[in-house]
Amino acid sequence: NTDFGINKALEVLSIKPVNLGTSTGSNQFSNGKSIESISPIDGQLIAKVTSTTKADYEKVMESATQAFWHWRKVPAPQRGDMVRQFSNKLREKKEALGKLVSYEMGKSYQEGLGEVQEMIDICDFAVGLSRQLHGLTMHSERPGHRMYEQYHPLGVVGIISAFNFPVAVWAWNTALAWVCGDVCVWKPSEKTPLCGIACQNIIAEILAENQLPEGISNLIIGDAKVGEFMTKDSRIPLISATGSTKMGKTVAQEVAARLGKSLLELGGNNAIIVTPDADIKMTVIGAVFGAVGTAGQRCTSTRRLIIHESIYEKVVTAITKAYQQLRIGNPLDESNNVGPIIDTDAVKMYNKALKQVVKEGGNVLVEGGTLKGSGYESGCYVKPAIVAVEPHFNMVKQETFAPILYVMTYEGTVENAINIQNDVEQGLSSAIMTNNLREAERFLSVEGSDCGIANVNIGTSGAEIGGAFGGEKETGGGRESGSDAWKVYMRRQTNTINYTTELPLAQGIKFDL
Ligand code: UN1
Repeated sequence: NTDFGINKALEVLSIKPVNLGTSTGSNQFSNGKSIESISPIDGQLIAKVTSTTKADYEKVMESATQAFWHWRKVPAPQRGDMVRQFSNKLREKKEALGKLVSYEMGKSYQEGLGEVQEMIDICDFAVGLSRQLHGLTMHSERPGHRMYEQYHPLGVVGIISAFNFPVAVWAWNTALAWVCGDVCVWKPSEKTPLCGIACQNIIAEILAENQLPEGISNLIIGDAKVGEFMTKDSRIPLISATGSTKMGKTVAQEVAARLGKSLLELGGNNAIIVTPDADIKMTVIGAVFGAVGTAGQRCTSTRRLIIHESIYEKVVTAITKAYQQLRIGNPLDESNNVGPIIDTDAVKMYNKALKQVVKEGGNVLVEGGTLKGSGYESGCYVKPAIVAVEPHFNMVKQETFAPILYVMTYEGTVENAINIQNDVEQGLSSAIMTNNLREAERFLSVEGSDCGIANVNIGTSGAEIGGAFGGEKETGGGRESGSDAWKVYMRRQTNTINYTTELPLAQGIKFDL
């Protein structure tokens, strides 16, 4: 079977490879412009979908708003039960959805499955959370008064997600938002619309089975212009956006102009510091998976290795050797390690970055380039490259969403490595490989990594859903997923109740009438 089970997967997910429309629940609209979903694996057109028009969007918002009036009153644990049913359905359709993720986006089937597993994990987290949306109680300074705070549902949450995690990032947001009593409007990347439709089909089924309004989950499709319907819409109190820093800056300004809230998860420039006390074997696994996993297209992908000069040769030799073993090809074939990147525009960006860094003085250790010939017809397969650089090069300070790993040395103590690591605009993920307690603790201290994620003896990618996920500086400052990230999806209210017959004023103010 040469289709690797794709047609079967599409059938399980109720995706017909014909014109598909924007949908709110099961409604389909069809007067927008057509977007083609093309697989980077084989360059084949999978299906055409219809972009959401402003008129469609208005219908979606009407449906979402109506659904919110209902959903906010459903007790949180019952909302959790809906999410539990959703995650059961995801378990049933894990293989099919993992396959579609792989086929439409190009990551390996294993990573596609991993992404669906992240969805299941966040649903489980959300189900527990649905009984733990706790506020605090405080002691009032006034006699006979009680003070507490509570969290209420926020409203319609807008989700803008990227192609690289076409289903998991939506789930991180929507599973939490749903238990918090919100309804969601999702715009997936226009490069992976079918993943969006597949997810919407699954949740629509659960909502129908429970006689819940279909507007609890809504899908709109299109490019930045369609995203702008949401960012400028004051009916949407929170926009959660994942993608490039450039996109995030536009979204942040549009949302801020109407004083809405935004949750931003943007670019990273993630480094692993390798100290003289590092376990080299672990370093190689962490660095190679970090750099070439998802073909270097995770926001947590390892982009820089900052290696102590005393072990530089040894580490670089081991890593380049590992690169020689990499098999590049169809990611649905489980014997391959690296699949294609998303499209030929991304290939152009990758080649440009390599050219540029060489111009700046970079020394290519593992040659890059686009692969041609049988199996590579889509034009999206590139060779993971390694370039020896100076930390201050322009290209090294930018995020290139492709498998290019920059290696550089540091001298002296770990402080020097930390300085190099922090000296970029981005602040998502970071790691140190060391068995030296002092170095590890220094890296995690206030003088250490300035990133939202700082790891010891594991790589930069592959965060678990239980922790808050996000980063500082140009990464945008938002936190999604675990820990108390749920709080951003709710509105906080402070309540003071006076159960006496007096009305004493706060701060002891006298106001005699
Ligand atoms: C992303 O690339 O946008 O930590 C998210 C990781 C994954 C999520 C990445 N759990 O690599």
